[in-house]
Amino acid sequence: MSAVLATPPATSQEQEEPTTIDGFHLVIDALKLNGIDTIFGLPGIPITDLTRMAQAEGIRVISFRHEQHAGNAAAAAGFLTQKPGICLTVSAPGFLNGLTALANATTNCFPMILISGSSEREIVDLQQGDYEEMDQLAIAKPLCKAAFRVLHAQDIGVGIARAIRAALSGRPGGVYLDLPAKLFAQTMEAAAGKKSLIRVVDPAPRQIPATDAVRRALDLLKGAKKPLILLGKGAAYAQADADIRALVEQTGIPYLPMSMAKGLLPDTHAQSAAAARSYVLQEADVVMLIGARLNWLLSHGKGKTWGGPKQFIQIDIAPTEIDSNVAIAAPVIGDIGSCVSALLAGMGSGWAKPPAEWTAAIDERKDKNLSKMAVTLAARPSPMNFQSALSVIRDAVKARPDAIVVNEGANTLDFARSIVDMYEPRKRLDVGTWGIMGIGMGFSVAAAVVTGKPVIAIEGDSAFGFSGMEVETICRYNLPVCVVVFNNNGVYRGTDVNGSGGADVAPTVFVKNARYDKLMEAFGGVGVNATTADELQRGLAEAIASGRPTLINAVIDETAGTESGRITSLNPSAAKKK
Ligand code: FYN
Ligand code: ADP
Repeated sequence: MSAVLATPPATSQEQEEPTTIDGFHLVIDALKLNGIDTIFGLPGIPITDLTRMAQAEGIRVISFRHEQHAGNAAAAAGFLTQKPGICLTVSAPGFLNGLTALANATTNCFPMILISGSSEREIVDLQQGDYEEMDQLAIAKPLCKAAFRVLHAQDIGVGIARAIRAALSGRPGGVYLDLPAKLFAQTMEAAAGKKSLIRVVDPAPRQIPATDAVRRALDLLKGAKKPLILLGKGAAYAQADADIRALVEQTGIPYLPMSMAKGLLPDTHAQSAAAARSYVLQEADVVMLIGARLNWLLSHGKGKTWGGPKQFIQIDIAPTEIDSNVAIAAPVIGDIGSCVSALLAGMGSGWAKPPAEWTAAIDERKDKNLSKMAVTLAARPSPMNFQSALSVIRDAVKARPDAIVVNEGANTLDFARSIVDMYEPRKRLDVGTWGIMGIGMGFSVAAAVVTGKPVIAIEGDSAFGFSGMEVETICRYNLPVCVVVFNNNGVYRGTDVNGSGGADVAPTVFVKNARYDKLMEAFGGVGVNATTADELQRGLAEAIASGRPTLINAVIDETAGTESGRITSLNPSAAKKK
């Protein structure tokens, strides 16, 4: 058990066997008891001592410059480890800063717990104007899976157990835990305190799919002429990598990875249909979704993206996801590991591979797109464009397939998704379900901290701005993160003009020829200004070899880039034109 506060000053014998334990240490012990070894947060009233004591008790405390990034780090850690990432913040403003990350984690189905200190209930509820007064629990509730408040030291064990279970069980997501300031100083008898803690047993119980649901799905798949498997980030989260690969390979069905499912099977796999995306979505007759929702990223399963009629099989842990957009002919409800192994077992021997006309037609489209892509990637324009800069990163990831790629932006995201091949599961972290900007440095810190692997953050210059100050955090913890800022002088591109002819630059334009590399140098990291693919290649190779925090300012043609990348159609003016 960790050290406890005892008053009055104890004799040396009493220090060895403390008689009381306070709220701070109950929180720490409850987290440790449940295998939580890292906290991402930002100290301040009333949780500063909690961060110090947690560190003293052997928990790694990663301190950020803004709570949103600590929250994003917790969410990414949750996705990568299947343990809830912990974000610790101060009350009201700190809590609010953490909320975007909490809501994003919930949207992405990443398990995390936002723990915030809060003002005293008595004052908050009478609205008497406490320091940082806010009814945080009420505000958090609609933005997460579950929200709890602990008022008494003896309930800390239950509060943390409930938070862990809520974050991990069923569809994973964000949980809020409200800890009022007074709780931390409460004390209780040490032995009773220890007994009050709960070690959560089996926090994400397996959910075995029904046999008839598995059979229904297999029958549908068997009858398909043009089957397709669609892998989503739920499949990556599930850590059922070997079985998923076996299912794809034993069925012989072409598959399409959603962005964070890239690498579940190597992108170079013969059955990957990524380079024939539009074609397979339109043509497939039976589509099996594994841990992917039919949301906007998949055009809601209908419309011209999806072409002719098709039937869906959906494997998901959340039964209410089924039929959310279109009818699902064969739902298979359970955890992906159990579902996929049940499908494998049910297939038996002698499974017929899909018709050769289907796979050959896909290969033909793929080859065309891949050859076109090869030509684009070989070009070395000056200044660099997105493709030439990304071809360098593509080669670096090929050489270090264990490196983690973090990716955000508009064009920088869209080009990187199709150009940078991934080879291993859970190596790509990006803007996810919301298409959110600002995840870059938080996700990078988490990836480096929980895996110890090199991280390459591929950042649009606008996207980088949301979390740029965290380069100090990266330097402070000396993390092996190489940030590559795709600098084309603005949001989307740098060439917009002020429609009024006035002196202000256009809303999408930044300071021209900015040197983002200097930001990293300011904190003792390595800054590189890369104006050519060769300079970028050298900078990246050195960063990966040395493991030193590095920021490469990749100078990109300011005319390159389209408005909103590949999702221009979502702009209201584009919708008006339709
Ligand atoms: C893909 N493609 C390739 C390859 N991979 N060609 C050659 N080689 C390789 N390796 C082809 C693929 O077949 C598509 O062509 C095209 O490249 C694009 O593929 P992508 O990127 O997979 O698909 P697409 O259509 O862009 O996907 C739709 C989407 C995606 C909605 C899933 O755009 C997405 O994830 N968007 C997120 C956007 C976002 O969140 N932005 C942040 C906010 S930006 P065709 O088959 O010919 O179509 C704010 O402004
Ligand atoms: P993508 O954006 O990659 O398409 P989504 O986030 O839309 O992926 O979908 C992930 C889906 O995976 C969610 O519907 C979620 O319920 C599901 N999911 C997450 N973890 C598991 C799991 N362990 N077993 C089954 N389904 C899961």
